[in-house]
Amino acid sequence: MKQIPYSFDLNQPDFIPSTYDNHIKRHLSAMKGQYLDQQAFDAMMNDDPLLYEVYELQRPTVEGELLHGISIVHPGKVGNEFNMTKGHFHEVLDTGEIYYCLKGHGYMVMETPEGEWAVEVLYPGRVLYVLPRWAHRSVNISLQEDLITFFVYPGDAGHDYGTIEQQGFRKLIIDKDGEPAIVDNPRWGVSETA
Ligand code: PAN
Ligand code: ZN
Repeated sequence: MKQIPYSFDLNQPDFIPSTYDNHIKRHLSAMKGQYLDQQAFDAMMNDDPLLYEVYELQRPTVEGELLHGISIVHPGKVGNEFNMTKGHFHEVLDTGEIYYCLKGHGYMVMETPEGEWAVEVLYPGRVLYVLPRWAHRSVNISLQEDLITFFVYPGDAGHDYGTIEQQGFRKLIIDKDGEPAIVDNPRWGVSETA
């Protein structure tokens, strides 16, 4: 881990950081219970495709530090739902996060424990502020291009994946006649993984 100030490049076309510490790959098998179409999910599990990747610069997970890196959601669908990240609340719920979109076309799906929800559009040059308390999931709404975002959030934030794994998000993003549509998740609150 670097002990002096540093800089790095995010170059087109892939925007992979010129220096990084962790490369995380998430396959379909990491998303059990999150996609609505269970049959489509099971059929694709033979190949267990790579859905998204994260490149992280490692920093101490303490207050005052900023964790940062790149998230790449590959194009595709499971049933008629677009590829997406697991999504999470931060363990320290009152933690915000900044996303800056570098490439592609996406939606950030967000919700609070109190039942509010929001969807913001991501496209190159677009900055998104995820407020403290809001769970967030990035969805790639292009079937051709990667969705690539730069993120930065406080070092002590932590991740709570369990809540979303158990209840899902209130809204799903589906391909409806070639257009992305925001629909209610009929299984919201129903545990698939318990
Ligand atoms: C991002 C996400 C990244 C991958 O760094 O961690 O996009 O998504 P999941 O963590 O939901 O798998 C972030 O929001 N960090 O807090
Ligand atoms: Zn986050």
